[in-house]
Formats: sequence, structure tokens, C-alpha cells
Amino acid sequence: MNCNTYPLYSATLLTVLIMAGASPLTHAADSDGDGINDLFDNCSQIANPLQIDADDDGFGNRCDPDLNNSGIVNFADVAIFSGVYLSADPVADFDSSGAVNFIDFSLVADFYLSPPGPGAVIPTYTADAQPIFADKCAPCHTSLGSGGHNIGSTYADAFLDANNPSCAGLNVAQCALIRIQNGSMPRGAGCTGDPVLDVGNSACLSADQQFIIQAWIDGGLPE
Ligand code: HEC
Ligand SMILES: [Ca+2]
Ligand SMILES: [Ca+2]
Ligand SMILES: [Ca+2]
Ligand SMILES: [Ca+2]
Repeated sequence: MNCNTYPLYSATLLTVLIMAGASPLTHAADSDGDGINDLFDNCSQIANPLQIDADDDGFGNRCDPDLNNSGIVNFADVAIFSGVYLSADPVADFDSSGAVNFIDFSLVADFYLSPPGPGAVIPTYTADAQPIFADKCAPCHTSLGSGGHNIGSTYADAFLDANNPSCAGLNVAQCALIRIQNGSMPRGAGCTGDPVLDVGNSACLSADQQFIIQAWIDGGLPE
């Protein structure tokens, strides 16, 4: 795509998304161009539109020749690979062609002495989580400090101890996801917390938005 036309295109896309009632993902990069946003893409730097992850470890097959899940692709993986060569082993079929063959071996070679992945990009507060809170939780948690925090405007508040009984032992960020998913936040908006049931209510969070907050928590709440 011509760079000069990109701002126009993205402004148009933004308008379309807003008109459709969907909130755009702010960290909207698709580095490998396979149609899956980096935040969700289990091989964020290699095109794998089907997202197959046969061993379910978070790295898609296409970037996961680490067969023993040691964190590095080395001789031990080659040994395992040799044992399933010319079989239909789903985990060693890195390109998901239906057969484990020389093409898959070349992918082992590409990753030799490297880690698998990279998988999905971890969301950050500034680029990903904060815009969602600022959109859905204002003004109560952007300026009013309802419930003792402004997670929609103040990063540090994510780490405060939560007070609500449904959040015992958790911080405010973890509590935010619980309260979103139990339908009690955003307060008074009529959300159930189930994105499928809430799809017609723009005050509620979409499945993608809940996923982003979950991944931000799982990733250690990076700023
Ligand atoms: C209309 C105002 C309003 C909106 C919008 C709102 N909240 Fe709240 N929130 C409150 C109030 C009032 C409390 C304190 C009473 C309670 O816990 O129910 C609260 C409490 C909380 C708590 C508990 C904090 C603690 O220490 O236990 C969390 C977490 C929370 N809100 C998250 C959110 C999130 C996330 C959103 C947006 C998705 C949101 N809220 C939207 C008013 C609001
Ligand atoms: Ca992608
Ligand atoms: Ca990919
Ligand atoms: Ca995998
Ligand atoms: Ca194959």
C-alpha cells in the first residue's frame, strides 16, 4: 500500500468501525499481513492465517519447531522430528500440509538454535488497555475515582489492592476483568459480561477487548 494514502485509508476504516459500533483495536498492527492482529497472532511475524497450534502452547505450528517445549530449537527437537518423519503427526507438521516432510524439516533448520515464536504481542497499558478503559469506564474511573481507582487514566492504579469481595487478594486490574465478566462493570450499563449476549450494547466490552485485558494481565501488566 502506498504510504501516502494510508492515513486516509485508516481514517476511513476508523469511521467505518465506529459506525459499525465496534471499537477499533488501537494496537492495530498486522506485521505479517495474514489478517490476524499482532495481539492475537500466535506467530506474529510469519503468515499463518489458520492459526493452527497442535500442541496448544500458544505458539502456532508455523513458528513452533520446538517439539519438546524446551524454549529452544536444537538437536533434541531434530531427534524427535526424525521419529515422526513421513508421518502425519499434527505437531511436527509445521506448515499444516497434512504430512511431515522435507518442507517441515527446512522449517526446523530455519529455527535451529532459536526460540519458537514470536507468538502474540503482549498488550500494553498505554497502547491497548488504557484506551479500552478510557472508552468504557469514563468518567467513573478516569476522573471520579469511583471505587478508589482511576484505571482509565492512571497506570499505577492497576496495581492497587482491590476492595470488592469478589476480588479478594487481587489487584485492581485483575478485579477489572472479573467485574467486567460478572456484568457488574461498567456499572449500570446493562452488560451481562458475556460478549455474545452483550453484542448489541456498545457500553459493554467485546470479546476482543476482554481478550486484550486478559492478555495484558497474563503478560504482567506492562505499561
Ligand atoms: C457509572 C460509573 C462507573 C462506570 C462506568 C464503571 N464503574 Fe467501576 N465502579 C464504580 C463504582 C461506584 C464502584 C464502587 C462500588 C463497587 O465496587 O461496586 C466501582 C468499582 C469498581 C471496581 C472495584 C475496585 C475495588 O477496589 O474493588 C473495579 C475493578 C471497577 N469498578 C472496574 C470498572 C471497569 C473496568 C469499568 C469499565 C469497563 C468500570 N468499572 C466502569 C462505578 C463505575
Ligand atoms: Ca498477523
Ligand atoms: Ca501470523
Ligand atoms: Ca505450538
Ligand atoms: Ca508439512
